[in-house]
Amino acid sequence: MTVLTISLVLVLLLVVFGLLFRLQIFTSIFSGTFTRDIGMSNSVNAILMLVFLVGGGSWFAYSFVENFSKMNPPVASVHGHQMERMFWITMAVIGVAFAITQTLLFVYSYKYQYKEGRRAYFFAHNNKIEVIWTIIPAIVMAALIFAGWKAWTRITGPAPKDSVVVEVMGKQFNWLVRYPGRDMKLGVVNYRMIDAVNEWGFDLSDKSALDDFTTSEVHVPKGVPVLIKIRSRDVLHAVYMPHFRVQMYAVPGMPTRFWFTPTVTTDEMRAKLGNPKFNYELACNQVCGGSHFAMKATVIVDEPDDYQNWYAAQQSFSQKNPEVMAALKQKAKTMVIPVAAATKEIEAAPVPLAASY
Ligand SMILES: [Cu+2]
Repeated sequence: MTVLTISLVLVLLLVVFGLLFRLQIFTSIFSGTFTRDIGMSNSVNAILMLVFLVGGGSWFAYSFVENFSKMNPPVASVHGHQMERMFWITMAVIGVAFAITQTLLFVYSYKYQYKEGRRAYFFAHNNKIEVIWTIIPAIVMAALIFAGWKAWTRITGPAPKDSVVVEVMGKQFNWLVRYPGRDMKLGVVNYRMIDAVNEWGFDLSDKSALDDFTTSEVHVPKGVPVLIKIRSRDVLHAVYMPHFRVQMYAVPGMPTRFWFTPTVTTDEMRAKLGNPKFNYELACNQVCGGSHFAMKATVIVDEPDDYQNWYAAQQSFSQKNPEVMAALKQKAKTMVIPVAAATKEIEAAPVPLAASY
């Protein structure tokens, strides 16, 4: 309490001194004895403005060039090129506007520094200038937004009918990946069935779920549209595949999607970059908890034939985990599960490259 009282007294004393000081300035202004001491500080600040403009601008230019390849990985999808074009047009327009306005800001701060006897020119209003600096940015912004809206509508529109379907589910802290299997239909998953083995919560009483298979890597064929269906099991995540210029939120309780067509296989990209260890990545781009930084999966772009072979060689979740099936049977003795019939049908089916939906 004593400390609080002393602090309060000190603060109040400071306020009183401040007010007295201001009062003294006011009285000197009104009595006509007030003189402002400008000194060196004004011109020093004016020069620092120029130093900041040149120094800051050079540092920005250097770091931009130095990190350009890290910020801008090579494009490996069809829509990625359209997106790049849009991005760089927008960057050029706002970059030029930014450079002009910032240069003027700092140069004028220098040029119009305090000078004895100089008075500011009073400029109230000019309709012509108002119209020019309203209409031109409005037209430019409208054009950019319209072009962006058109591109975005095209990119996020419905996936082509012959798309390959992959579903990814974000969870703290990795991506679960599953494919629809030979029937090309993703089976039902139910969060109530999730456990240590059945991470997806496959409901194996659904015929379409029987041939679904899970993988740790995402495989996609080159030149074929790929539809990524996206879920989250816990918190907000985001599917981010920088080389394909793909980003979409993974939202708990609200499936999202994104489709794209890869154009460069992993092998081709390795050769192009001269890096035999290169891999495309599917990273999480939404801070989702302690190990967010490590939440990523590898994406392999195969030639269509290789993709088909890989697809055909995969074992379904139900085949790999017979105990899940057995437990389900045990749980629902009364439930009729047409396992045998379904498995036969699946084996007889060809391995189409594309999904039927
Ligand atoms: Cu995440």
